[in-house]
Amino acid sequence: MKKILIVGSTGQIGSELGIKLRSIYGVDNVVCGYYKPPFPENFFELGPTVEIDATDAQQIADAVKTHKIDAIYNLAAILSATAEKNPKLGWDVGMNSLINCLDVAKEHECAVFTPSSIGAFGPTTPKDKTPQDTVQRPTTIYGITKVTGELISDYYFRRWGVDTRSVRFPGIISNLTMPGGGTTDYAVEIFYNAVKGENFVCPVKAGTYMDMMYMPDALDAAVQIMEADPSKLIHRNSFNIASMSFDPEMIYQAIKKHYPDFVMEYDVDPLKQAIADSWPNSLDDTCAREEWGWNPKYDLDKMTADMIEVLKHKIKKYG
Ligand code: AKB
Repeated sequence: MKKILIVGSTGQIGSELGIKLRSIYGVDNVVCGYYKPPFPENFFELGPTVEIDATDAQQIADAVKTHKIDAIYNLAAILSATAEKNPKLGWDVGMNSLINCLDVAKEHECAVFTPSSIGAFGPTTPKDKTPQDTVQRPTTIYGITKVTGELISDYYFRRWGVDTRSVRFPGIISNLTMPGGGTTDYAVEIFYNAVKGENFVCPVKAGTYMDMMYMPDALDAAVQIMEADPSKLIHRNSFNIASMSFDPEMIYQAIKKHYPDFVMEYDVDPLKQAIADSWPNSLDDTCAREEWGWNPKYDLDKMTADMIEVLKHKIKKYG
């Protein structure tokens, strides 16, 4: 059975990926690396954990040796809007954690998954149905770390055979752990306001299209790419994946079908708007479909219904 280390397991993706991987590979075979509080409820009771500062290679190496790890999911990153306010931090966390994971993986023969993002594209990239292989000249520090991450991961594969694989995540919509500091966060926050009966103030303007994805599909992508038959992979770092693209008006209308009195207003955040404007409207995910069978399950309406159902219970229980 695979032994997996998740670096950055307490964030938006990590907190759900840990649950998913433990359900597939067994609780004791998935070690959740944590750095700083807050931790999800019962974090230390749910399975093996290890404290790891991802910018310290020795700590990653120690965890890999101690737990006999053979696959690392490296989720340490500072999201786009926060990174733009502190570019050095964005670079240090994004790149040092990746280089450390790659070096440890090279030495201990581990596979490595590191998410890339729609942020790896920039204003000169074709905007609609962005191809798999195309111009990548991002203008954000987050995007620069993501493109560099894709290139260095391919380099470690070509040069030393490290089994690196990755997908370009869109904005991820989830209901367990809030995202923090991303440009696409509004598409999560809007649901909490709707379910609580509060108005929502949207930080990006109508007509701003971005690719988005419901967490269950994002988790499937992270598992499937790592399980894919390597002989079928023409690409590695990183695959376009897509399931829905919408602008604020479309998600607002989808939520209004459930809450007809819900009100959304706009107060545009210039930083988030500029970042969103530099990203694609929608990605072409043909290569992921062809090379490893990517096939998402949720569209906007199906996700909206599920998000609302889950949040109704969560908000009733925890407020
Ligand atoms: C962000 O908005 O920074 C992230 C992303 C799209 O990578 N959610």
